[in-house]
Amino acid sequence: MSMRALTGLKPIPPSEITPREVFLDRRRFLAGATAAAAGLGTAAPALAEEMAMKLPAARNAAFSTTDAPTAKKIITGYNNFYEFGMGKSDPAASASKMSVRPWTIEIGGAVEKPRTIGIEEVMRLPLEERVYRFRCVEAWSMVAPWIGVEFNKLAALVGPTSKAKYVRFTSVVQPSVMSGVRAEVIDFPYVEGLRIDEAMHPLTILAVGLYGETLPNQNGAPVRVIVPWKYGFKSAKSIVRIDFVEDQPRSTWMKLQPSEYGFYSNVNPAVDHPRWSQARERRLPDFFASTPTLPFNGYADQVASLYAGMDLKKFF
Ligand SMILES: Nc1nc2c(c(=O)[nH]1)N[C@H]1C(S)=C(S)[C@@H](COP(=O)(O)O)O[C@H]1N2
Ligand SMILES: [Mo]
Repeated sequence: MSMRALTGLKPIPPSEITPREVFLDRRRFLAGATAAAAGLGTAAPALAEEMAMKLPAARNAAFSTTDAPTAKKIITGYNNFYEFGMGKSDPAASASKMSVRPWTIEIGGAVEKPRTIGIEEVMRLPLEERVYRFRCVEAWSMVAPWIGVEFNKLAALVGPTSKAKYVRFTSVVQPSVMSGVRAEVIDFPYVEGLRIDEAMHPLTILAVGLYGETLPNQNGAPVRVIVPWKYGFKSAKSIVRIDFVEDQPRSTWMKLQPSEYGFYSNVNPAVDHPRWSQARERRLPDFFASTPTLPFNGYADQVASLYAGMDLKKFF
């Protein structure tokens, strides 16, 4: 299948999103109710997503944009999660089948204390709410109130050594519930990478929640990366492995199409993607791309210094 077929998807007008998502929500609810009635108990996968748990966390205003948050229905109904298919509504329709408990992250590579950490322990780290701008390379954008912990707090638990120049993130693979994995178009597991200083930057978080609740599966439950000054694909979902490494990781998108997706992928209105202009963005639920895109997605004051002296047209 060509890359165009893969990612050249037409945006869905927002007028079509809402009714469909309401429909999907009702269908999920019914699936859960049926499973419960059949006495399948909490082990029934269809129930997992109904059981979103409250996750209160104080907002860190200093790290939050004052842009209006995008409606929850849109953030949880218009997704990219290719393991579940390539359509924007595929993840909301089928990610509830993903098993998110028990869940552990293997942390290894160039660290003093390699270890496995359970999701419960991650959730006991100091969580806070961060309202971040989030922009996909396909030119849609949103504003999401994530709940998470700075990645550097997790890194402190394992102690990266001087050989740790990059961090590689690996997403989960559950072929029996992931039609996109079974299709074998993309080589899964999904892999992403950051330079160590990017990963350790206080803006980089591991998100475990959204809108005051645990993370919905379609947004990368139970834990995903969020790097707000980079295109959305750098923010790997449903993480099961983190490696501190000496060499620059080759990400899933770099392997698939190196001319289109570079390692850095900083949001940059001056460097267009071959298929999507990056000058403006379609702030969901807007229909037109009328919002100007800002360098580093508006986080230039905090992160531009990380790239001092680098030609960002070359290192796109
Ligand atoms: N494992 C995994 N992580 C992923 C993706 C994916 O397909 N698989 N898509 C990426 C892309 S392209 C984007 S834009 C964001 C979308 O995040 P959202 O659905 O929470 O908005 O997730 C990123 N992380
Ligand atoms: Mo994306």
